Amino acid sequence: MPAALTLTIHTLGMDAHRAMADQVRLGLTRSPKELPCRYFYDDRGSALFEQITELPEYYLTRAETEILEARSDELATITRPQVIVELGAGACTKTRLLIGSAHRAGSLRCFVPFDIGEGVLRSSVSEISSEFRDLDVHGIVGDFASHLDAIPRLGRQLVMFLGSTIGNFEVAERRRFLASVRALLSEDDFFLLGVDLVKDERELVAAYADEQGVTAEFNRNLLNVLNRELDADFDVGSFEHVALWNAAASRMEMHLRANGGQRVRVPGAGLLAPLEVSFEDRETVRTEISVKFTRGIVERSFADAGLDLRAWFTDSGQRFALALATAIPLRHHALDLAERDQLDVPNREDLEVPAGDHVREPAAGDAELARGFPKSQGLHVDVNTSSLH
Ligand code: AVJ
Repeated sequence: MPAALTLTIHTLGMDAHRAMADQVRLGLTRSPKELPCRYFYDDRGSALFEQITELPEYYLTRAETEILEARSDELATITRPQVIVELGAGACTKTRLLIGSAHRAGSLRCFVPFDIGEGVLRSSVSEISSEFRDLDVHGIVGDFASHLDAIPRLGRQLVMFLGSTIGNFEVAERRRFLASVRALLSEDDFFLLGVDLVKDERELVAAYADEQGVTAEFNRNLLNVLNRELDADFDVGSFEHVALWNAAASRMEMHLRANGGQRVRVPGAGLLAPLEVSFEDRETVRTEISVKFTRGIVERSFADAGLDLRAWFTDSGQRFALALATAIPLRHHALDLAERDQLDVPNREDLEVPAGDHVREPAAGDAELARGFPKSQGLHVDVNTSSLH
């Protein structure tokens, strides 16, 4: 069977630039200031991120790779995918392990990488298709917030979202994202999510404030991007990298702190006149959140979106986890997420317990939600396949 190579492009065109201008204007006029982390990844930012993944302090990539190296055959056996869909595919380095296992197991026919970056996606598509010659590769350039419904269902699928990218989402964004993943899944499909775990604060902070200062460069590069894309005049050297652990929200945060008062013009983000922003001495702008999870948080986020945690794999250092889920079949009277919002049923995420707390008493609203998404019947086995459990 000849392999097909398709590249579907959902270009945001002018809208992407408009969206950036709007998000930057909103973020810089808010107090405290914030900037969207998605704009880190221009060519230099992507190269710096690649460098970060090799830093001694940044354990995330190595820990996730360790799990995939140890478990991809097992994952392929459990999920038997005909199609692997990878959200935020990037360079597909880790995915290759799973593609290899599913390919050897004989089930895999098609790989669908989905990414916002057209350049990186084009090179992944051609690399994967030259490595696995009989595989159909259908790349999609899009934004997970708006184009997940462009993903065709070409067979029994394994949808993956690796690298703890989900940690960049605020609680509401995460709910929306997981609900749209749920909508992609048929009964025999699986979802595999990579999450970084709550751990010792020093280890977390070190991972985001490395000795060599690569993360600091990565962080400051966001200002270079704004200078170039929105004609801003940030004095990049006057901002210092800050990495801190926010225990209440169970997340790492990166900020940039103004060294001395600053007045910045951002013409491309203005509406009628160029946007003018001032920073007090030592004022910070938050540039990234990176949520750290527990199994309990993952389980509850999944349940809220109609997903059922089926297996949990961790690395030998218990630093990172891969969570495998299936869709909970919706009963005809089930509340969907939109209806639930209208009915003002408490959202479990708002009841989320602080970091490190794995158990929680049932809260008001849980019974309601449990009725909304009944546990799947029959084959449900909650296997904890972690070798250390
Ligand atoms: C690619 C979003 C998972 O949050 O750890 C690395 C990005 N930021 N160092 C992360 C990042 C600072 C990374 N993610």
